[in-house]
Amino acid sequence: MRTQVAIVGAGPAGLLLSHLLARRGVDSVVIETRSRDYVEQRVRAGVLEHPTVELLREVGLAERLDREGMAHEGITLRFDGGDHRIDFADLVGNGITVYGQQEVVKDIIAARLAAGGDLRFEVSDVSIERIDDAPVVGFTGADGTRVELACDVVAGCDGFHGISRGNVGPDVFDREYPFAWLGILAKAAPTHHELVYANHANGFALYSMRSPEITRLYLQVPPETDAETWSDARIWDELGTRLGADGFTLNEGPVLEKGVTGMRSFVAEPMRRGRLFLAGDAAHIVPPTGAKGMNLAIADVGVLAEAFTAFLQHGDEAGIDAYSETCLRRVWRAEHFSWWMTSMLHNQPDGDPFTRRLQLSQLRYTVSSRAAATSLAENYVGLPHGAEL
Ligand code: FAS
Ligand code: PHB
Repeated sequence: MRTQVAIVGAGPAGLLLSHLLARRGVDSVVIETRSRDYVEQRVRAGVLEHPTVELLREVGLAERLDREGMAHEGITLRFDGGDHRIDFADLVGNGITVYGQQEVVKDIIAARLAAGGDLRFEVSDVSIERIDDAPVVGFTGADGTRVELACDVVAGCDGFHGISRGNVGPDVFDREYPFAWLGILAKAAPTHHELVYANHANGFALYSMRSPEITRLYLQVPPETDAETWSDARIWDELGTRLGADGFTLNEGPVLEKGVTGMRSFVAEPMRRGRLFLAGDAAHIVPPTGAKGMNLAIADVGVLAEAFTAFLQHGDEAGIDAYSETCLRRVWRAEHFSWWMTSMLHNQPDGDPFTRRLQLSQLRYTVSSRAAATSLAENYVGLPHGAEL
């Protein structure tokens, strides 16, 4: 079997890359170990940056997003017993859209299948060979047939636990944080129209949402926390404490999903070896405090689609040669912003008083200086794709 681009992984990165390439007349095959249902139900990110929304609109993937997405013009930082709104619209002239990652995945899968795209779910025994000259991706299809997929280039979009990164053998930069997030999805109508990031003596809490009926909430917990040790009642009680503020109420409701997400900063350099190119979580991980993970994956494949097209249709190698360096500039900007938001908002387990005072000073400066608030706003809303970073 042969294609131009073999894409390993059907998360946001792999699926969007397939769509972007098809629009340019470049063939691809996407292979995915999980089922279609699994990838479409997996609850993960919730915030789309402005450049992400613009890109999805530009390529015909935003019809439901524009109908069901929730446009937000700011966020609130809650600390020192008070609320401090960061007004994105005033500071940087645009905002974010709250729309679940699983909805983006559903929309792209639907578009690819409607266009006759070749998406192979529930594959197994995936291998990537000969990446230096004539790549071959091997896999066993859901029907048990062994396939050797010859291709011109391979996109490793298989996430942090995939096999692609190991084939690149990159240098890695890795930092694990001494805390995690316990997240719940609750059938409870949001009581506030924007996100609230709370820095409380007990720890960080985040109030988010998915729709007018669904609230998304997170609590800072110790890194090895077992979600099952937190009863729903205990979660609601602690959320009420950490998010408590004058005039703020929290609707409780059935918990539809509960899980613990570890916090780490991770970058693999370079994001390429020969004809194998890494994109998304296969190459980098950010702590979710800055809502960057999925947006970074989407930015990577925007660059990769252009680079692959120039190479495969015109023999122009400038884009693929610059790919890793181009993406890493944005990756490190997002790593720094995500580390900064995480450090500013989470309690350090050792309770070091010096760190606590630095944190409060940073928070107070961020909400009292227009320059500091603008810096948070432009990073959170998303720096333009193609910007010099
Ligand atoms: P993904 O991990 O989404 O997709 C990779 C795909 O490759 C998966 O479907 C996997 O099954 C498949 N795969 C793996 N190995 C394979 C193989 N050998 N062959 C074929 N397929 C293979 N980001 C935020 O911005 N906000 C959040 O709140 C947030 N919460 C998260 C919670 C969790 C539990 C996790 C794990 C991540 C979270 N993220 C969050 C980050 C997340 O949204 C990622 O940034 C985003 O999914 C990245 O997309 P991809 O790079 O496509 O990787
Ligand atoms: C979410 O809604 O899942 C979400 C929002 C903002 C974040 C992280 C997660 O920083």
